[in-house]
Amino acid sequence: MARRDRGSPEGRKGGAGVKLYDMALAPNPRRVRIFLAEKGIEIPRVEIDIQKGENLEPAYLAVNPRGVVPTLVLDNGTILDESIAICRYFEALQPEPNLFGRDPLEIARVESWQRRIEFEGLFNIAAAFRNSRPAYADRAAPGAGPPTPQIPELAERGLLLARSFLDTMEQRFAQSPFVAGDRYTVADITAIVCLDFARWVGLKAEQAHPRVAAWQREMRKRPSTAA
Ligand SMILES: N[C@@H](CCC(=O)N[C@@H](CS)C(=O)NCC(=O)O)C(=O)O
Repeated sequence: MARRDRGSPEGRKGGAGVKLYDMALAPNPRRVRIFLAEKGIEIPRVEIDIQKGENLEPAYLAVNPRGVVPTLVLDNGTILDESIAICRYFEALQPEPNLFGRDPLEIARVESWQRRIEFEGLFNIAAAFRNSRPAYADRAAPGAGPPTPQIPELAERGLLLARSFLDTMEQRFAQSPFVAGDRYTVADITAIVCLDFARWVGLKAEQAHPRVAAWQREMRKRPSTAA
């Protein structure tokens, strides 16, 4: 499969309008889609099929040498290829509705949960998923890095830690109606994407985690969750 050296995304020129490289089924691009839906922002999208390896084809590596999605291409050709960086960019361009926190404490709380959900949730679920699915043989790490063999023990460990993450969220929803406090923020976006992704490795909240399940039902009432 064609691979290229990783390179800096900054300052790549020649784009023709803002565009989001996306994949409907993948968790990280979904975070950006939900965020944009909450802001009421629409931008053209290009679907990249990761399972078929389209993200590693020369055409996509010319857009983003890292070979990951989402990638936002700006008018001047600059690319942004981290979900939360893309969200922060749009938050700065269009501050309302606020999704990253309004006061110092709320901003810190959103950031803290955001990071915990990524490190304790998404990372472990991804490890369980990518180290166990035949489609990702030799692609246990995402993107255009060196071939990475699957390690079944990492799938097992990922599952164990992801289960523990569900317990953490169950405790959190005993204290707070939303992830970072009393209102919806980007931390809820990362959490709903993460908890839906957990289903891919067989972890469902319905029985042992009733508060998580109730919060998920609330999230599904928001039209953005379908994005
Ligand atoms: N930290 C990045 C992660 C991006 C990422 O890993 N995206 C996955 C899809 S969810 C991907 O591009 N995978 C490419 C692959 O599987 O080769 C972000 O938050 O945007």
